[in-house]
Parts: sequence; C-alpha cells; structure tokens
Amino acid sequence: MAQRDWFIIDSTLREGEQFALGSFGLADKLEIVKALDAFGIDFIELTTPIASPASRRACEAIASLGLRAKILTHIRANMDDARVALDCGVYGVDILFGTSSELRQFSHGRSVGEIIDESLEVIEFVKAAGRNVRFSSEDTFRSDKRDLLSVYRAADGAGVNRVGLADTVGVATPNQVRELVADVRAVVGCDIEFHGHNDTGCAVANAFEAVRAGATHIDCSILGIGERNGITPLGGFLARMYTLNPERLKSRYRLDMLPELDTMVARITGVALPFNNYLTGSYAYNHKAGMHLKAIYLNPGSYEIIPPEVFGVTRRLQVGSRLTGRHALAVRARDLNLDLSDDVLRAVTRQVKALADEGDLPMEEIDRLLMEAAVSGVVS
Ligand code: HCA
Ligand code: CU
Repeated sequence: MAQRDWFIIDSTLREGEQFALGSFGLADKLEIVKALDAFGIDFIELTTPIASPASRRACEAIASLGLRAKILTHIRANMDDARVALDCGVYGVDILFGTSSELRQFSHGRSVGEIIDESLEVIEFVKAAGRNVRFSSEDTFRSDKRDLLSVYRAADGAGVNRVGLADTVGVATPNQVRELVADVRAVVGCDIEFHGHNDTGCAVANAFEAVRAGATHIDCSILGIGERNGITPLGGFLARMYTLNPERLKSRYRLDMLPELDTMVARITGVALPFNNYLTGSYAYNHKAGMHLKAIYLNPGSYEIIPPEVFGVTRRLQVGSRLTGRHALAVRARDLNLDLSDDVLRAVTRQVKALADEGDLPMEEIDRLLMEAAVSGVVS
C-alpha cells in the first residue's frame, strides 16, 4: 500500500494529561498549545470538556485562540459529550469506543451492533454540525478483526473523516500494525489514525509502520507522556521520519524548536529531560570513543544520522575519557593553535588515558596538558 501524506495529532493535552504528573493549569495549556502551533503541529487534541469545569474552560479558551493547528477534543460515543464539545467551538471530535471482548464484557457491556448504532448517532450529529469527526476503537489490537472491520466500515459509511486504531496497552508489534492498518485501508476510504502506547518500546516503530501501511494521522505527545509510560514521543517519531524524507519534515515543521518543546514539558511536569531522549537528551549527540571522535571530525555523518543543528541541538565531543584517541587530542591542540609533534601527541594521549582511568578529565585539564606538552616538548 502506497504511503499517503501524514499529519501529527499532538495529544500532550489529552493523553499527556493521563500521565502521572500531567495535570496542567490553564496557563500551562496555553503555553503548550502556542508552542505546538508555532512548531507547525497539524492537530492538537484536548481532554474532553466534560472531564471537569477547568477542562471545559480550557477547551473553550484554546478553541477561540484562532491557532493554525486544528483543535480536537476526545469524547465518548455519547450525545451529551458531543453537544458540549461542539459548544466549546472545537474543529472536531475524536470518538472512542471499546471493541475488545474484555471491554465489551467488563466495561461497557455493549454488543458490536449496539456500538455501531450508538456511534452512528453521534457521528451523524457531528457531521450535521459541519465538524470533523473520527471514530476509534479502544484496544484495537486485542479486538476481533471481523468485529473491528465491520465497525470501521460502518463508521466510514457514515462519513467519518478518520477511523482510529489504538494500541491502548502497547502490545502490538510493528508487523501487526502494518497488517492491520493495511486490512483497514482495504475496507475504508477515509483517513486512518494510529495511536500507540510504548509499554514494550515499540511506539515509534509502530507509528512508522502505520504510516507505511497507509495511516494518515499519528498521535504523539511531547516527551511521549501519557498513561503508564506513555505513547509515541513527538521527537522520536520526527527522528524516525526525518531519516526517510528530511526535506518534507523541514518544510512542514520548525524542527529547531524541538528542544524548547521538550524542555517546556519537562519543566511543567517537573521531570528531568531523559538523558537518552531522542535528539534532545543531554547525551543524544555525545561522541566519546577515539574511533568515533576521529571520524566525526572528518565527517559528522559517519556517526550522526541527523545533523544536530536541524533540531536545534549541539554535539558534544568527550575528549577526556580513557577511550579517547590521538586524533581527538590533535584536533584540540590545533584548536588551541599548538604545534605538537606526533610523538608528543602520542605521549599526551597515553597520559590522558592513564589519568582518565581515575575519572574523566574536563576540557580545561586536557588543554592544560596539551599546553604543558607544547612548552616542554616532553610529557612526564
Ligand atoms: C485510553 C484511551 C486511548 C484512546 C486512543 C484514541 C487509548 O486508554 O485512555 O483515541 O485513539 O490508548 O486507547 O488513549
Ligand atoms: Cu492512549
């Protein structure tokens, strides 16, 4: 199935509010949506306005900002929910219904026929109001495929803009996502959304396979925040897609704003930015081993699949470790305008390695050793 154009639905203010520390005040929400809008995010999904009075006020306030990003909110297949959502002035609603046998038995107790009937009423109501509507089935990947396809077919027939597949528990493998999206693609004409949890570390790969199989909308959140350990992180998904089509991403999003988005959500939620975060983690562009350093100096692409400056970050060259090499020290010496012979450089390298066995050396210490060697010509 040919890849179609795809869009990002940022759910930091819906799924992300389900993160343990994701309890956003109005000022936080406004800061986040404005930053997402400046970044160029296509859609922003908000917590349902019926969750609480403040949720409703936030939904109304954000919908009236006139952002370029289209504002969606998440609702049950329920007419009251739909009315309140439309009253808030949102661009569209994302309807969710559980289709897995577990949810049908232990949660809402509806049959597939009842799910279809209740959903169609809401879908028709939203369509008649001229708004955008999506129908998604919770826990898609543990649902019976025949049930799923008949529900999706009915939703498509009723004129939804999108159907959604949700890997609610993060159990799907990339292959399963590819197959199921392709199966859904074969029975619906509307757009397809994918929402993937990261319990088994597959959320980025699953989102990528969904796009390859014909999905058009991917749910992400900044830093991946959401229920449990979260969903597809915006940065990780962008990194994945960037390597395949850099120009397209650069033309659509202000990629250099990613550090601002990540640090903003880390600050607001009170978590540290993960050290190994995609692209923006403190060490995501750290180069340490001598062989890596040598190649990086000659051509950064040898160990970097994405130039750091594209995402507004800088590389770190860690020269003062026991894994360092002569080339790294030679480059540093050149930067300091020191003229060191090969023998002296080898000797300094040995000295740095021996000292670094007791702990990495800061750059000032490296510089001091290089300058000392330049003056004396020998190294003790
Ligand atoms: C949840 C709901 C949801 C909804 C996804 C969607 C999920 O479990 O709280 O609307 O597509 O993961 O199923 O986030
Ligand atoms: Cu979810």
